[in-house]
Amino acid sequence: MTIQWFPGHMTKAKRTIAEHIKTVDMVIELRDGRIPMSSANPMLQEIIAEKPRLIVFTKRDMADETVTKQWIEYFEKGGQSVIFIDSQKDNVKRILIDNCLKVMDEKIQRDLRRGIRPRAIRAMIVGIPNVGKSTLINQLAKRNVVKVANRPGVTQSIVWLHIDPRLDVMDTPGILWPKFDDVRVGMKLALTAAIKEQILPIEQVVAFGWQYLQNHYPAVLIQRYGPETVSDSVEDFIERTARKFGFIMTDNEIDKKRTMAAFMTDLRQDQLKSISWERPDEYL
Ligand SMILES: Nc1nc2c(ncn2[C@@H]2O[C@H](COP(=O)(O)OP(=O)(O)OP(=O)(O)O)[C@@H](O)[C@H]2O)c(=O)[nH]1
Ligand SMILES: [Mg+2]
Repeated sequence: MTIQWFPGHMTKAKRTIAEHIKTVDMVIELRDGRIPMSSANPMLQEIIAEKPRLIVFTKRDMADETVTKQWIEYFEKGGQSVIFIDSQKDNVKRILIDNCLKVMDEKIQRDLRRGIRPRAIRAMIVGIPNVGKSTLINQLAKRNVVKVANRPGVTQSIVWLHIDPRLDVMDTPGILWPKFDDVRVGMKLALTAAIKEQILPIEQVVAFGWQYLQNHYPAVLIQRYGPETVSDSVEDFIERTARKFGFIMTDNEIDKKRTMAAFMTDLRQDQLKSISWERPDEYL
């Protein structure tokens, strides 16, 4: 198994974020709520250094509610500010303003004691591909937003979105490359469409995905593929699924490639709802 590390992309992403980090008060780190650990970037801490951070887990609607509750407990025990949201339905503007104010409260109070009137918090949104950075920014920017380009002295002029008198958000999110030297992390990134599926061998991703569903969500498999596809092995599952859906080649052999591709598409296009691909007990 080759280990993907994308040094070129990572260096560029790191440089861009590092360049802009000085101009913000805090970082809003987006992660995929279905894979709260695997969608993190281990280098972020190093890049943002001392900046306060709010971790926002997106796609709450696609995750398993029970597991999400366990994750909230897990992070709160660690003293980390986290929120789980559905960017398409929640009032993300209110939620983000409230939580950014909470994260910055100490500084705001300190400023007030010194007689400094608080200005809008400046935040930068960062996250790996496909976590919902653009969706969130669009939701935030929906109404009453004045785009103002300013902050000279950096290579690119930055556009700030005035979300509210209390919050400004940089309109270019920082894209972090996912890092995975753990093969399982790569699998989860492939299953949730954070990385191209071709990056890892499809047989392995399908086997991982099926085994995980078999262990944690057998009912979901049955509901989607039918009781006749219940199997003890992924090979058997592919065989039964291919026959059920008619993915057969001329010589009556199953079309394994097509079946695996269909399974991957189901997962990546979120046909299977309410699934969390990792759990806190893996990280205790
Ligand atoms: N169900 C659901 N879908 C979401 C949510 N947030 C984002 N999405 C979807 O996730 C996909 C990726 O969202 P984007 O906003 O394009 O993600 P991004 O981080 O900007 O991705 P890149 O620009 O590729 O780095 C889109 O299909 C969104 O509609 C959410 O909270 N719930
Ligand atoms: Mg985007």
